[in-house]
Amino acid sequence: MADKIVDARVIITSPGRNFVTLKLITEDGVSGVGDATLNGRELAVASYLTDHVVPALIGRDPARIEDTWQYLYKGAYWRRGPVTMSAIAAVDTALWDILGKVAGLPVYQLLGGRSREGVTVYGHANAETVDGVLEEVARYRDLGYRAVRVQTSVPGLRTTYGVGRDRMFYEPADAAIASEATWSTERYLAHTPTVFARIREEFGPELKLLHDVHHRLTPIEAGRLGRSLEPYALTWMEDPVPAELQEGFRLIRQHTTTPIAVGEVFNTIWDCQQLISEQLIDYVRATVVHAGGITHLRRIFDLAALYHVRSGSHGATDLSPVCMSAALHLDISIPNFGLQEYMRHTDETDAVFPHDYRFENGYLLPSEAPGLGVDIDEKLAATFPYRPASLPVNRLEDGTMHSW
Ligand code: EZ4
Ligand code: CO
Repeated sequence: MADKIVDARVIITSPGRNFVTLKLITEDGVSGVGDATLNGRELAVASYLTDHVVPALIGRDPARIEDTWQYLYKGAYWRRGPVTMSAIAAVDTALWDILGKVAGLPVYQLLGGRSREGVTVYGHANAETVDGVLEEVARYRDLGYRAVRVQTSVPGLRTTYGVGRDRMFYEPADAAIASEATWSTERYLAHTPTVFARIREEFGPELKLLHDVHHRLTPIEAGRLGRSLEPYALTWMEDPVPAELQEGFRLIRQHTTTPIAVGEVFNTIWDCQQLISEQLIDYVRATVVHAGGITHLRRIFDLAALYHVRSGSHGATDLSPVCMSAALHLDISIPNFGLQEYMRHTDETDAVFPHDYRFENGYLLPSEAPGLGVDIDEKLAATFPYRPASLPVNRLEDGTMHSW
């Protein structure tokens, strides 16, 4: 006899930052959780779930994961987009969690089992100055990290993406109405290679170094940055340009061998189909929560595998421990894993989302518990009410709006 979904709760909580979580309960009393957090637009996804998805889930067989995915994707008629795809992701993730619990197996076993011993992660070394960032890189190396993302302030700019007030818990979403940052491509292109020159000199060739451009350049500017970074052998240059124009990456490829990673804002395979099939990127960084859940992200990674493109999953603090747990089950099982971003959550967040994935010697190890191995403490979650918070906007020095 097939089991049935009998209850679905959309839980909004803010233990330091906002998270939206879907919890599904079956008639047999099995529960599953899925992350539905969309930074700065949380309530839109919560409404999509509560008003449009939950009513259709009640009574469905939780084991029909693919069919439910297709039902929510094709059945919406209005396809894709971050709100729809985050809502679908939450349902899909919760269903995999339920299936694992029913089977008595961690989700990675259902995905084909381990392809590696651990998930290599990269941490974030951020500081205003080059001397400061050298200290941060050393700290991550001493913690056992094999890969480090490096961001510094750009001289002459008041604030810079990636450099926060708190070293360990960088969080860009702040004011209820977006704060404003200023950008100068000229200052940035002049400064960035000098930072990596110092870091390579200090740390030698082995440490993997990454850098996030955060969608701020044009293709030819990105080509120039990539070329100027070639002597420092980066593992990747992330989001060099806004990726709406997939063919724009051809121009970057003509000018540099610095590897390219893209994808944290992607929602579906259609956002990266050309990037992957023309081998215009090296790492696809889509996520479980924003790209339609475990089912769809695995489809993206499978396509990528055909073209020698590896995974590089986004793992910022606005992706909850539920998303991180799900990502680790995928990361450990797929053949073409590359790297997983790992920004530590605050103690409050970890308490609201009890989990047992753990960091060891530069690796994250997924849970061995049946399902995803993560839950939400609903009582504790209720003590952290939602607080409006937006991501910043960005302007050039003359006031022109620019990509943040
Ligand atoms: O700005 O997750 O690689 N990481 C990033 C993040 C994103 C935030 C947006 O919500 O680019 O810091
Ligand atoms: Co990024």
